[in-house]
Amino acid sequence: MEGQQDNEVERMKKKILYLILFSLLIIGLVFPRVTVASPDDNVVSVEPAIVTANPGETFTLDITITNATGVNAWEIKLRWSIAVLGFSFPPINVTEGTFLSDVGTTQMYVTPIQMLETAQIGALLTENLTASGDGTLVTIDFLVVDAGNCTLDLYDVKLFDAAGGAITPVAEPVDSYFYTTKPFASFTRTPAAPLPGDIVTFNASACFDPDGGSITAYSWDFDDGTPAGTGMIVNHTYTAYRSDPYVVNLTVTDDEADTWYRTGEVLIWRDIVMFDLWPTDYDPGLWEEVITEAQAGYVFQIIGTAVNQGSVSETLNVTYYADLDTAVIGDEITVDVIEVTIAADAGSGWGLLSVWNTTGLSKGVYRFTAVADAVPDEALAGGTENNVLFIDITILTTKISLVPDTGFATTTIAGFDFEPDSTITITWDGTPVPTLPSPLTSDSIGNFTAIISVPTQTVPGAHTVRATDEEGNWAEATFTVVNMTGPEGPAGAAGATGPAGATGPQGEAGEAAPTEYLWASIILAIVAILIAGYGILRKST
Ligand SMILES: [Ca+2]
Ligand SMILES: [Ca+2]
Ligand SMILES: [Ca+2]
Repeated sequence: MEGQQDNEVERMKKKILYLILFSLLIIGLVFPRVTVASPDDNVVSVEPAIVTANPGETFTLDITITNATGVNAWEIKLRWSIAVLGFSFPPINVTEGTFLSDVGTTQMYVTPIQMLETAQIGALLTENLTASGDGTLVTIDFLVVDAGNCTLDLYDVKLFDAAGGAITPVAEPVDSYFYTTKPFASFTRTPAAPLPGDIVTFNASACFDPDGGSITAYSWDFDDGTPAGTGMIVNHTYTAYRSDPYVVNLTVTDDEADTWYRTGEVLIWRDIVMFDLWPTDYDPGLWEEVITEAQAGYVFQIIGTAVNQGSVSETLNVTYYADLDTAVIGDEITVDVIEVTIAADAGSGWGLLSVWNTTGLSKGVYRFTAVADAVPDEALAGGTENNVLFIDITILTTKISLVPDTGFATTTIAGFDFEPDSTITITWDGTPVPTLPSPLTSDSIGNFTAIISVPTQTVPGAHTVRATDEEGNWAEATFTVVNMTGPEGPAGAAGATGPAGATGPQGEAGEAAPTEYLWASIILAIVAILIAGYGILRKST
């Protein structure tokens, strides 16, 4: 029975709740919410509400406040089209108005937020004062940089009282609207990267007259000596490559005979340039170093860079080859042929990475060359002389061996393929060391044998031995010094105390010690005496 009564009560509660919710809905429908500024509402506005000026001219806007009460600080954001009114500060000058500064000392801040085409501006009274009523918050000077129109959108308006609390209500801020009387000019073109002979279509259908008028004429200068074109959409064919872009100028005229213009560049050009050739170590950590000399067997990392200075994306082969005798044609060693695609006005990035393994090469100076294949018409346009780049790399076949190559006393160096009858210098970690025999000279076929003492017997690990002849040919080998001392053993037992020695001569007087050190020494001495005394007592018992 009790359960049923409870259910009855629940049902009644729900009915009443639904009734209330329904009533609220009806009230909401019959009395739609209308935002009407009450006499207490403050209103922040951009003034004037409509403003017009033309490119190159300046104009001034005020951000004003009305019906304010107890304002200590304010902040606003203003957004506009930076394509029409620019963005830099200056020429957009921001001057604080007198609303707060009539009351006391103020600080103003202006934060340009270019990504949002917004300026965030604020000011505050530095003392615990407030301003009320009507006034100007800030005055902003704009420079018109292009024909067009835009809203000057005031948003994120904040007012604060002297305690830092937000002041409510802040009514919806009132925006301003800007337009030029000169017509807005603009055009697109296809294709993006035309070649000589291609039909290029220019389309100016986005032009309009911001003051509500109409466009009455389009005039096109194609910058190639041909007569001006007319019409909203025109086709044009360029016949020649040109390293400087063609500068297309569209001038539009409106129904008031006002004109404005737009320029755009059309580059018609093909040129691949072999820009850089960088032989370096295979270890990425050493890529900063260009290496032009190595022993045969060394593996070079080759980093080439080609640049597309033309207007069309190009796909081409780059060939790397090494040539020991440039006077002989046909003996070149092809190292790599790499196909690479390079966008217009871009570089090859890591696309021309390769390796050059010099194992088995005979000694000499190799001309290492990168050749970028010419792209179509490149000889007519950018030319192909700049498609080739080389660097001379010396390959050495000199060798040394060390017997033994580990130890700590001496080693015998055998050298091969050095310059015949040449004085040989031996270095150990870069420092010249004595040799036996001395002086050391290679024989008639460039070989030699010498004994050296290990100069770093107490420095275990790898050390570099290098032999160099008078011509600069060199070879290196590694000698590993073995640590003969072995690991440190456990500490031995303390020895017996020896007999007291004779008193030594008195030393020279030292500098006076700071008092605290002196006291520390005395205390340490006393402690030492006490310990010694304790030891003697223990022994005697
Ligand atoms: Ca107009
Ligand atoms: Ca050759
Ligand atoms: Ca070229």
